[in-house]
Amino acid sequence: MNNLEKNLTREEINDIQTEKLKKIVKYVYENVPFYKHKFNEIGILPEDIKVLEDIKLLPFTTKQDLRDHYPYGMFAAPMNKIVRLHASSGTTGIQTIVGYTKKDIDSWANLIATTLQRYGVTSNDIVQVAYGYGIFTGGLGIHYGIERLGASVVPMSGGNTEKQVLTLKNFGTTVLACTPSYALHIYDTMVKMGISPEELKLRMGIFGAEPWSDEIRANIEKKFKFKVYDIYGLSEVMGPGVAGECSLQNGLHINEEDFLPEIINPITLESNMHGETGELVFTNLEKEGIPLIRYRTRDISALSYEKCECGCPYVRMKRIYCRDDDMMIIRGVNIYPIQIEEVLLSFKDLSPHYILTITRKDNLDQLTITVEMNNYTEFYSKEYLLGLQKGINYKFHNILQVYCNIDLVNPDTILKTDGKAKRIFDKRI
Ligand code: DLL
Repeated sequence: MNNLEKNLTREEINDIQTEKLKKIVKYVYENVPFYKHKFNEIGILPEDIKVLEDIKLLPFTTKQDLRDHYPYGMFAAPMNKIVRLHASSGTTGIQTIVGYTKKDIDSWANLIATTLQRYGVTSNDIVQVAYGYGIFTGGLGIHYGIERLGASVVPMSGGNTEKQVLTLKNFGTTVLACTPSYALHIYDTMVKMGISPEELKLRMGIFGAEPWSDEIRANIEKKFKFKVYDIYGLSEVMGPGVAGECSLQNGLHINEEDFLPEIINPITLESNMHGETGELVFTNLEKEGIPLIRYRTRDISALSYEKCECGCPYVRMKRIYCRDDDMMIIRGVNIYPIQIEEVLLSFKDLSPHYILTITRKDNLDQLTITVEMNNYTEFYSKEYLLGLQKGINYKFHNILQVYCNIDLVNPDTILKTDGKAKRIFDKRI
């Protein structure tokens, strides 16, 4: 298995990364015309990369670059070496396609297995994968890591929620892997079916693929009565397994022998912002199929090089607060869905299911927050509901300086998905 036991020092990790960086830069220069052209344009040759800091000499890669070279223009390996294709789950614009060689698939399984070990998953566990199988990297990506670890995988994929619940119960599933929003839907379905968490053997959740607040995590942990760990990744860079928490739940360890992280200021593009919050950027150090140099994720996080008590030497990234393209600008104020989630979950009557609709009336932006209540609205008096709406709005105004329309709706009103939740509906355009 990869690295948990190795206890590398920071210097050793830097040395490994430097050697790998030199190799990968040469590899993309020789095999990807896009990079050769970009490097030539700025007058950089692979031999100019001598130390890790030299990464700053290299150009960034963006999602648009992948789109401009759709479908296979950014691949470094020939198609006869590509054994699997996946795509980003992006809901806007052209999908981006990524390809994996046999070696890539093998390293991916190792990465997931190591990440699962950090959570404390063992070969005795039964892991139900309710991430979608298919072109999305979640299902298949995690699947092979579970097998590599020697645990039992239950390849459910997303959907068919009642069957998910019965499988949790009948198979004695000990670990559930899916998006946090789907986990909540599974829980609601379980309650409707009259099954309580005590009847299950579940001891852990491995959730990710979408931004989720600490409040949602606490809510899920309380409901299921198990520990929930965060897993991060993106298809362009690999898929799940780029980073994952350890048992301390205090940041996600980035698998640094495969991915070289940076935090940049998304406006000035200045790098080296240790400890500061900014945009995560990754360089692939091992990939053969489609290695990317300084890929701008648009995910907002921060890096901590402080030693983690769990003993894993890899740098930690803060849980993703948001994607910068999820930011809503309402009457000039920048608002992230997670800020709204945090406020909503501080009210005991509200569930974690909500959507945000932005409209424009008389040239003024209006934000409507539609949130499901934990009980049917008929259950409450009109005065109570009005007071609740006022209370929510007051809290929002304190934090965000804008007033919103609060629409309190019955349970089961908002459409749930079995993958990533779609929460923002911008009707201004
Ligand atoms: O979502 C890969 C994945 C699958 C990760 C299963 C974890 C579990 P994409 O579909 O390409 O890949 O979407 C990547 O999802 O840039 C983030 O914005 C978001 N994301 C992924 N993991 C997390 C997480 C997969 N743990 C995009 N927390 C990324 C917050 C996440 N956001």
